[in-house]
Amino acid sequence: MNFNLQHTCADSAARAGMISTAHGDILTPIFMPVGTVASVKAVHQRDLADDVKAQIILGNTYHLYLRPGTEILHQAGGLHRFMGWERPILTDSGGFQVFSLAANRKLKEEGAWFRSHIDGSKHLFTPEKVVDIQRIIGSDIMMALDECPPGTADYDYAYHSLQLTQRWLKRGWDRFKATEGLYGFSQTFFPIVQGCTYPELRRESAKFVADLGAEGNAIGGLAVGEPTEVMYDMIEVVNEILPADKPRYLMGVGTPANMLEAIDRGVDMMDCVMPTRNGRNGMLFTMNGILNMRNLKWANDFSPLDPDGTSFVDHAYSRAYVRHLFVSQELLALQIGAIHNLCFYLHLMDEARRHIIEGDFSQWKRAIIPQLTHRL
Ligand code: PRF
Repeated sequence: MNFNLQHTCADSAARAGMISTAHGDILTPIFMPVGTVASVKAVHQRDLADDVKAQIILGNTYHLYLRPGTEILHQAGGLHRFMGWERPILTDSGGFQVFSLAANRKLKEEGAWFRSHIDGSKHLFTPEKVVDIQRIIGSDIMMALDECPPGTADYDYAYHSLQLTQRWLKRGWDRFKATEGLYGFSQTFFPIVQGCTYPELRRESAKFVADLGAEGNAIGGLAVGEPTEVMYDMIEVVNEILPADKPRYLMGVGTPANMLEAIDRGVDMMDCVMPTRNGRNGMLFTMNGILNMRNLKWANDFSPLDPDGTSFVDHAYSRAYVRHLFVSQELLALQIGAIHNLCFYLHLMDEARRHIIEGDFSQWKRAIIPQLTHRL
C-alpha cells in the first residue's frame, strides 16, 4: 500500500490524498460502506461500484469467521472473489464486534474468548489468529485486535485496557511481519490507537502506534458514548502525533457533521453503518437536511426524492412513491434508502476533497453543517 499526500488545507489539518492498493486507488478523504457479512446490506455490488462509486468497502473478521468461515473463503480464493467485488476491502479485526455482539465474552492475556451470537459455540480470538483469518479473507487492509472500552470507562480501566491492547498490537504486528498473503497480492496492517477520553493515554497510544511504522494508522475507541466535543478533542490530540505522511482511519464515525469535523482535524478514512442502517429505516441525508420518508407530508409530494442527489434513485422516484414503499414495508424501500444515503456520503467526501484542494474547506464546512443537520 502507498499513500500520496496531495494537498493540505491552509487553515485546518484537512488533507487530500490517494491510497494505492493492489485492488485499485482510493481518493481521500474517503467514506467506506460497511459490508459486514460480505454484503453491503440491500445494495447490489453493481450499484455499489457504478452508482454509489464506493472506492473501498469494509468487511468484518468476526462475522466472516463465524459464517461462511475461513474454509469456504479460502476455497473461494478470498473475499474479493467470493463476493464479486474487485475494489479494495478493509476488514475490522473482530475485537469491537466481540464486545458488541458475542455472548459470554472474556478478555484474557492470550486473547478474547466469546460465544458466537449465531449458535453459541465457543471461540478464542488471539492477536495472531485474527491476522491469520484476515490473511485468508484477503483484505487489502487488515486491522489489529484491540479492546474498545465504553466512552465512560474510568482511568484505571482505560489504563489497563490500553496496556493489553498494546501487548496485543505487538503480537499482531509480529505475526503480520512473519506471514504473507495467500493470493499473490500484498496486504497491509493498521494498528489502532485507544486510550478512551484521557489525553495522556491517547498520546501514549499514538506514540506506540506511530513507532511501529505501519503504512496507515487507525483511531478507535471513539463515538462510544463520550460527548462529541470530547471525541473531537481526542482526534486532535492523536493526530498531532500520528505521522502526517500515513493515512489516518477514524473507526465507526459517523454523522455527516462528525465526518467533516474529523476531516478538519486530519482524518482521511471513515466507516459507519449509519447511512445504510438509517437509510433502511427511512432516514435520508441530503445537502439540504434530513428527510424522514415515513412522514405524511411526503404523501402527495411528486417532486424528485432529492433534486440535488447524485444517485439515479434521487431522480427516478418521487418522495410520494418512496414514502409509499416505506409505509408499505416494501423491500425496494430498503434498497432505495441505502443507495441514496451511500451516494450522499460518498458525494460529501468528494465535495470535502474538492474544497480542500480549492483551499476553502473550513469556510465551506462551517456553512454546510447547519444545513446538513436541518430536519426537512
Ligand atoms: N476498534 C475496532 N473497531 C471499531 C472500533 C474500535 O475502537 C470502533 C469505535 N468507534 C468502531 N469499530 N477494532
